[in-house]
Order: sequence, then C-alpha cells, then structure tokens
Amino acid sequence: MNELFSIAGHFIDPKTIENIQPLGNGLINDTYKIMLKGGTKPKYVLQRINNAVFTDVEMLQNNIEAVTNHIRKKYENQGVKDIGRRVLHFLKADTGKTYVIEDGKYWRVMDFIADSYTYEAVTPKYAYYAGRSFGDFESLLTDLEAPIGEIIPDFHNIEFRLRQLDDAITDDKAGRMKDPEVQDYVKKIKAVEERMCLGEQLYREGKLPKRICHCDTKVNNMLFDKDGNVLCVIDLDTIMPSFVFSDFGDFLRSAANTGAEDDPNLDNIHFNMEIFKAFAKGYLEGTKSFLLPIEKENLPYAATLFPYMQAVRFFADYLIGDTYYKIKYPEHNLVRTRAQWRLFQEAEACLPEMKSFLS
Ligand code: GN1
Ligand code: MG
Repeated sequence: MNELFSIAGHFIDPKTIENIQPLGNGLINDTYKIMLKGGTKPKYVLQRINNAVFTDVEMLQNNIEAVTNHIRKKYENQGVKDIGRRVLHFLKADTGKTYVIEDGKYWRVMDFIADSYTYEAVTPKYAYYAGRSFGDFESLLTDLEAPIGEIIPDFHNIEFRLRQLDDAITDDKAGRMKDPEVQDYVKKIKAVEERMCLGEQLYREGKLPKRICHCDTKVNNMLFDKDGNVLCVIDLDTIMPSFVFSDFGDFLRSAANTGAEDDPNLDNIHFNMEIFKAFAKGYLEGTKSFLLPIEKENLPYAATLFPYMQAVRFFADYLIGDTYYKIKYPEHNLVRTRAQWRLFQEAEACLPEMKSFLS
C-alpha cells in the first residue's frame, strides 16, 4: 500500500490521501481508486499500465491526450455542461508527463467521475444510448488532426490473430494440443476462416476505410449517471485506426450476449436481437455524418466477427499457457473460448434478421 501512496505522490500531495483501493475488473491493467482525507467519494483513479501489452507507453498517453483534448475542445465550443464528467482527464506528474515509471512499472492518474455507474449487462434503452455514444465518439474524431499511433499493431486484424493461433498450435507451449476438444476447436475455427477475413479483404481492395475507433467497446467501458444517461466512454488505451466494425462488434459481443463472457453454462448464451436493434439504431444516428454504405451493410458481419476473434484470442492464449489475459482458474481461457464460440454461432444464426433490420 505504501508503494501506491508514493506513486500517487508524483501526481498529487500524498499527505492528502486517505486510502487507495482496487477498482473494476479489467483483464489487462490494474486499477485503484484514491480517496482523499475528509472526502466521501473517491477523487482519483490510479492505474498501473500493463506495459507487456502496451509496450510504447509514450505513444499510448499521446494518443489518449490527443483524443481527450480534441473532444474537450469540441464540447467547450458546443457549450456542453459538466465537461469534467463527459471526457476523461489525466493528471500531469512531477515529470511533466501524464505517466511515471517506478521500478520498471508504468502508472497514471485520472480524475474519478463520481456518481457514475458501469454495467455488465444493459437493457435495450441503455444499448441505444451506448450506440449513440460510441457513434458520437467516432464522429467527434473524424476531424482529429493529431496522428494516432497503432498502439497494438494489428490489434483487431483477424488474419493476424489467426496467424498467432497457428503459431500457438505449432508451438503447443502448454502441451494442450493433445486434448480432442482443443483439436475440435482448431477445426471449427479454420472451417470458417476465409469468410471471417472479409474486412481485411475489403480493406486490401481499397473499399473499406480505417477510422479512429475506441477498439474496446465492452459494455463496461461506458459510464452512466444515476438516471441512465451516458456520461462518457472510458478505457481509452486501445484507441487507434481500425474498421468501424471494431466498436460495433465488440459492444454487441458483450452487451448482446445473454450469458457471461466466460459463462461455463453454454445454454445461457444467446444473441439478443433487441439489444442489437437498439444499439444499431443509436450507432447509425451517431455515425450518420460519415458512415459509408460498405460499412453499414457489413455491420452484421461485425457482430459475428468479434465473438469469433475473441474466441481465437482466448484460445491462442490457452495454448501458449495463459500469458496475456488474467485468469481465475487453469481452464479459464478454454471456458472463455467455448463461450465465445457459442456466441459466434448464435450471432451467425441471427445474420438474416440483422441484415433485414439494417436494410
Ligand atoms: C481486454 O482491458 P479489458 O479487460 O477492458 C482486451 C480486449 C478484449 C477483452 C476481453 C488491450 O479488455 O481486447 O476484448 O479484454 N484488451 C486488450 O474481455 O487486449
Ligand atoms: Mg475495461
């Protein structure tokens, strides 16, 4: 705990701190809330950046600052109220940067947005607001001039993820390939490979653009106020150029799943079309100033791509011995693979209904 106080001390006066407690359930970074003496609510968020995943922290923080400053300026021009609650704000450390390095670990501090709520599941009404917000978020960034680096190269490139899986299969580092269930997933994943790489094909043909996307639009990466209004989008680490499919697909991967991301009971997992429709409606409103027909008509594909890609990623991590995602038990990444694969199948079964809704 003393270590955390001294790190926070690079950003704020450590004598003012009452306590620092864990916050949230991200799979990559470690997050804490800072309570100040005499306060009733947390005041700041302290986060250890996982620099095994984000190897270029300088680029990471530059991306985040460029995006948050751009959005803040736009809100100011639009006369938006309560801007401190509508866009994240990172504190400068005594180094002049928005992060510090201590013992090889990277840390940053942002303002805590009080009286805000996150959800692991949403109603159609909230899904509509979320669609609108992620759409607005992308829309606000269409005229961003500052360069945004590809913070994790090929992050949502399914061809790359499939190559990583191939390497994991060949290396079989954890000795898990002998399991017949594992071999069965390899076959199932490969059988649909070609059609799942559609986005990359369209990009190569020059038909599909990349835009500045959030790229981690899990339902729990959005803050709501007590009345259910969206306050702001959080977890900005993966902002980078990508297909709009990233934000559309990854939200539905979490929000339209009637089960959990790692649900051990596959019967819980269905693709909720009411959530799809509400989210799509909001998203199309938010993106109407720029979304191309080729992007719009492939949104149903995006809704299937993300459970597929997440199954591939969890599965590859399982095969290499669980080095990327935090796990709670040894089979966790296999359980996640099963759940994401089931969701992929459920989403594919909804493709005709999704297409007819959007046409
Ligand atoms: C990770 O950081 P977190 O838990 O919000 C991951 C996402 C995955 C997600 C699966 C940088 O997100 O891509 O979709 O886990 N982030 C990174 O839950 O890999
Ligand atoms: Mg998160």
